[in-house]
Amino acid sequence: MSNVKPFLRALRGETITPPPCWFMRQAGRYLPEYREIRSTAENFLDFCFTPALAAEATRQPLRRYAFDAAILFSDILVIPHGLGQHVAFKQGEGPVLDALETAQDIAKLDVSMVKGRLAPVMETLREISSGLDEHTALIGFAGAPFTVALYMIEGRSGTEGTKIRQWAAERPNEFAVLMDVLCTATSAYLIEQVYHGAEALQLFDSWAGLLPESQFRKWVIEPNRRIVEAVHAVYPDVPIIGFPRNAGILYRDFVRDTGVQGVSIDATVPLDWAATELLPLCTVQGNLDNHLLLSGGIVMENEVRAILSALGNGPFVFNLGHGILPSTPPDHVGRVVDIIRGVV
Ligand code: 1CP
Repeated sequence: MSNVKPFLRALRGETITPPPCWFMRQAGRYLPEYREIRSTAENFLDFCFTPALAAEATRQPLRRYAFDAAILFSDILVIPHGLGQHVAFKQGEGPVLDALETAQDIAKLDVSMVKGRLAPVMETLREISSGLDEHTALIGFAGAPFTVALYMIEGRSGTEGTKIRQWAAERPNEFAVLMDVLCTATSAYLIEQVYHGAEALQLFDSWAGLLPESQFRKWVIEPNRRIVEAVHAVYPDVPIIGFPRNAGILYRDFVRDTGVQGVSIDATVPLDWAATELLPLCTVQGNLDNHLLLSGGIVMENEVRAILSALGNGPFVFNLGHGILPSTPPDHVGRVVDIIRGVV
């Protein structure tokens, strides 16, 4: 049954017209109904770990836009929490973690705790999966090791990644231990997500573009490859989408060397380059600029049409280059979906 869903067919290499679509951060603060349920929990992690609330947040955007895929409502930072690191989300500030500073801090991370601490996420997946219609696919996700490690080492968002880049370059053997821990925990977590109903997976490597080629191969391509291999050893048919954001022309080697079935591209990737270099290798997902979505109007509409004409004749999934910004008018999202589906 599941392989008739258009999103899954696209990830298996079929060209679907009109292309399936979903948007990164399709659930979240730009929706008034999200802000309403979000206010019922004080702390964001509590919200993520309450299956009824997380399942409802997942479903909200589907009611408005009938997207072709639902994405589990959770966060990439549940993995550091699962490993025993202290993670909090401060209002207006984003995530705050007790930053790792030494090899001893890495040694304290406990992979054996992850399964128990993240059990509520599995309940959420079960709940979403049991209520989904036969057209809509369910995406599970995790952060890729480098991006998760960035928050674990920097302790917060909005940095240039100076600490993580120094640690990776100056003490690579210690850093490799952290990457091993994250590969192991993330692979097990994703396998568990598939067991509980996820039909496709996305690995978010949002900060991959900070690295020069040599470091990108070591800390982005290799860990993503290991996770794809581990998940496919258990579930060979589950499609995996990689998202090494801002990777430039390294997107091509990322796809070749990791074994992903799909690649999500950021808004800076030229459309003709993506069509000639990436479409022959795998399904491409992207790449409307989230700021153009915020602005709306004719500039946004022309961009949507350009993306459709450049990539719509290959295996393609329409998405953004990065997540929906909180101040985006919901009408703009509706307008894009109507254009994709040929309603306007
Ligand atoms: O109070 C709130 O509502 C908090 C805002 C929020 C939301 C809605 C955060 C905090 N996380 C989320 C949900 C979320 N995060 C999803 C849900 C599903 C969906 O897409 O609808 C997903 C997939 C993520 C993934 C995520 N979290 C990423 C990777 C994708 C990306 O945007 O690059 C990253 C980097 C995070 C970290 C994170 N979580 C939240 C914040 C404010 C941040 C920091 C972002 C930054 O450093 O810029």
